[in-house]
Amino acid sequence: MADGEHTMALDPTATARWAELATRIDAAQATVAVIGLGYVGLPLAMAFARRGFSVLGYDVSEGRIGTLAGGGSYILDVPADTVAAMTEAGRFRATDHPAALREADAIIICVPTPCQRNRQPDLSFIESASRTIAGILRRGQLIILESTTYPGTTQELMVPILESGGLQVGSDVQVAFSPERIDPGNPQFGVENTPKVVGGLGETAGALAAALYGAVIERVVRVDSPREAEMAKLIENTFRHVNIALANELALIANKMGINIWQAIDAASSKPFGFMPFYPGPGVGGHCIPIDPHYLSWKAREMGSDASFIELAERINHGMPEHVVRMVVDAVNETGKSIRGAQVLLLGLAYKKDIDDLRESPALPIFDELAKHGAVVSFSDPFVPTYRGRASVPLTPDTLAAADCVVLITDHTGYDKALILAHARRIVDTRNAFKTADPKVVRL
Ligand code: SAJ
Repeated sequence: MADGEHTMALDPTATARWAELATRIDAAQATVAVIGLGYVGLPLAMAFARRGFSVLGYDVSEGRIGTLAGGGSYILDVPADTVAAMTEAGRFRATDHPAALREADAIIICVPTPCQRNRQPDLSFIESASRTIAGILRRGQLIILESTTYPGTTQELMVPILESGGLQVGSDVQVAFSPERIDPGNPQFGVENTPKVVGGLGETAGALAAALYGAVIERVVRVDSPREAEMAKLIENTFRHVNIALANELALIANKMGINIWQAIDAASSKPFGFMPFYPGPGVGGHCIPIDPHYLSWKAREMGSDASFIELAERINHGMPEHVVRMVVDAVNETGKSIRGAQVLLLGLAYKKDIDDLRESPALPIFDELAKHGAVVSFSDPFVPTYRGRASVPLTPDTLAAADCVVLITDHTGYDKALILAHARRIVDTRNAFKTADPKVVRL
């Protein structure tokens, strides 16, 4: 099936049931359920509701359901009045009752896939969602997994749970995988204009899932099976992870050579083909980039493959917070003080600029490590009002001058760089936010 086509090319042997579902999808009359109403599920639910589908949002959090039922929103990219309008129009309903899922023609799973403390993949949320569905599953339903996971999860983990009640995947119900590509806070790309990869377990499943997403998303990219779709997502994020690790290693090398790595990377970016810039940083945060490659390397090892390149990238990125701590200790020492008792002000706790997300943020191990060295650590982040009971410090000439060292970890757009440069005594800049030769600025 060519990319972008939304008409159904159903397998000719498909039963009337699937042809009928295809017709209802094409007419936007199918009922779509989304399990997991977080930063992936809620925007997706709203996209289907806006397109005219009847959408059932399911989440285990009563708090979330309560907020949504009251026409509110807890996701930055989903305005409350969109939730209210879709609810008013009778196109969206939030529930935490699994029985309601029985009425859905299509159920899309958007639950977290974190890593456990020992960095093993944690598929407990997928398992639990699959069991919830198995409890209400009926003939004629299309089940799609979106959560980022290692190749094989759909077929090896989800399908057996779905079939545990006696229904057959591929005939009674259809199954597909389609990775989420939501980029929170991205002003340019949202659900509708980010191409969607779809891999069905069989042609009918693939065609139905492609038609469903094709009703709301401009471009659908079909692959042969869930495995290629699961792998595509891991390739996307592992690509970023290893290239960020390369930028970090180049920064450490450049540092020793007295080279301005930022300038060198920008100069390399002038090459109009065959290059894509990545930049060094204090480490890699978020719930995608540090986690997804780990799912791939874990599965590769399980299958007896070598994933040393991916693991090396993890080690390099994982080691950046420690490198930043060493830079701070050195910067404070150069003022003739010891890190013990020194006042250190961190600028930015969020894992990337202009968002409030702390997940896997490198700022957190930097905070802890400096405190372990005896520093008196405070932070200022306009997106993070409190952290572990401590309040974000307002940036004023006094609070800046009071710090023995200011560490720019997250380059939030709103920081007043001139104020910081004027009043901070020493700055460790991990993002090249202060493009200045001022000797008080030490750059990664
Ligand atoms: N980072 C660097 N150097 C870089 C780029 C990023 O150190 O050159 C750091 C960031 O500071 C952050 C971490 O890596 O701590 C991850 O940054 P990211 O820009 O990859 O942002 P994420 O984690 O929000 O990644 C998401 C991903 N989206 C999905 O998985 C659907 C990723 O695939 C997107 O490419 C990325 O957003 C994006 O481009 O914004």
